[in-house]
Amino acid sequence: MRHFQPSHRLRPLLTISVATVLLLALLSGCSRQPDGAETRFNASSDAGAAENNSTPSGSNDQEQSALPASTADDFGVFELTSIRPQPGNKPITLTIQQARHNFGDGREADIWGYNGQVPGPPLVFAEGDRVTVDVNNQLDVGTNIHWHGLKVPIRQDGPGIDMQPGNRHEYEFTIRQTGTYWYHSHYRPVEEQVEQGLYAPLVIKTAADLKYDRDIVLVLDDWMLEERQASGKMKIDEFDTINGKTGSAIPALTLKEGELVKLRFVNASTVNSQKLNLPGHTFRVTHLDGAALAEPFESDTILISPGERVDAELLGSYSAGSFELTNGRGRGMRLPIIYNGQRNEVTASPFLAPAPRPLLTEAPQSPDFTVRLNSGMMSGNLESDGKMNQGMTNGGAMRGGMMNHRMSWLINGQAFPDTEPLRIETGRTYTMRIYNDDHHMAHPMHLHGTHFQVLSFNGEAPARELFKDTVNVPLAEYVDIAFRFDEAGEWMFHCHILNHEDGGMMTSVIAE
Ligand SMILES: [Cu+2]
Repeated sequence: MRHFQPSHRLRPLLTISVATVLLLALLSGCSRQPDGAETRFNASSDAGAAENNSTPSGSNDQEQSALPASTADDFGVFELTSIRPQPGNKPITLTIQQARHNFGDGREADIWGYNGQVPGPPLVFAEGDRVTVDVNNQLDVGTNIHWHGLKVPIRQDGPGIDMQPGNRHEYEFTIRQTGTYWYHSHYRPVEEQVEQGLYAPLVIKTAADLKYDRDIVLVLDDWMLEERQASGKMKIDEFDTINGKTGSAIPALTLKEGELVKLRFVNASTVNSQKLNLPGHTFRVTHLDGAALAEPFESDTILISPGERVDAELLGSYSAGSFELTNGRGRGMRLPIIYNGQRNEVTASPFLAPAPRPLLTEAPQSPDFTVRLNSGMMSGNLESDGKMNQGMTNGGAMRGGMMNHRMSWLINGQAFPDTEPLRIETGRTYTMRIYNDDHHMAHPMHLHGTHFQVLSFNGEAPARELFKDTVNVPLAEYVDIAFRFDEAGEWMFHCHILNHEDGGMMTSVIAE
């Protein structure tokens, strides 16, 4: 059933999907040369940054910068340890451009990247920052940026913005949260844009975060490159990445016994969930989707669906030896942990769990809204407007293939933009039951502009208070959530398996 769970991203620039052809046809005549890609920030660090940054310094020249030191060559290292953001005005410039990217282990491809990098530069803020982001689109297709998980005014949220080739756009918002987030394209077809590399981490650090010995972002992804060989055959190369690097190109994390590390996982894959573990260690999970947990918990694994984030503490538990954090798939997602001595004292966790803050204390008998997720074979004319107009739920279906038949992904029997929006008032709490009636797979559902509370998984209360912006709805189960918007606007609600979103599994919450 590969067509229902495309195991990995189709990222060949050599192979062009039907959607891309249509998009390119629409945009032909607007082409623009990418300018190559040497934009860098603070290109002062070296590849040893992961080894020698273990002592946070009280002051440094990055204090005013929202961007960590990095160079294109050492981009596997997303170390935030020494960044001490102060609230203030943060002007950022991003150029969206095509560039050549080196994944390591002999793999290279043309990507689309923020500042020509994949992932794009980590943006690091403090709560209260007034952020302006001047974005310059140097691609030859339209794009935009969505600030995933951030509570921003609706006009800054992204999906409604259309930056045509050569255009600039200035985003402006105030940071009102803390935690681990990310930014990515929300320009349809979104799958295409994110798979080409238009994603990056965004972190809002707290005073407590500064007390970890190390603070590291790990952006997870998977790639599929196609290459035509001399024989004419296509060679398919699938591999997994951390921070845009694979296999031996992923820099090792050197640790001491007693050191406490904060790991911020971001799953940027458009398709795949990850289950990571590190033999000989247990993680302590402190945040999910940027939201601090009232009850942190211990876990041997990090489970993360597309779009989700997990923050976990890792305590250095050995004074010598080496270990590997992996997803067990043998495709290059492996972070070596190398022990090198002992810290004088064990670092205590600086994490301060917030008081419980429930929107509701139990799942509703009859929710305000019921949403049913499903898939079906749609027929229609692809060339008219890219959306199908007839549905056949759970037909035996093939994705792609014939021009006038393809999978559609449905909410209450409709594909976006024909889905019915959920209409609400600001300042009031609503409940929604999300049924996964699909016959094929789980769907990680993302609501823009707020954290919602998960009230039940299939009627069972979650093990602890749970605020999320993306929740995985398992096959043939349901999830109850409570949500409230304080800000008016039309907020998108969609599956974060992005070909499902592009195929119609999206609606909106209209808050008035
Ligand atoms: Cu889905």
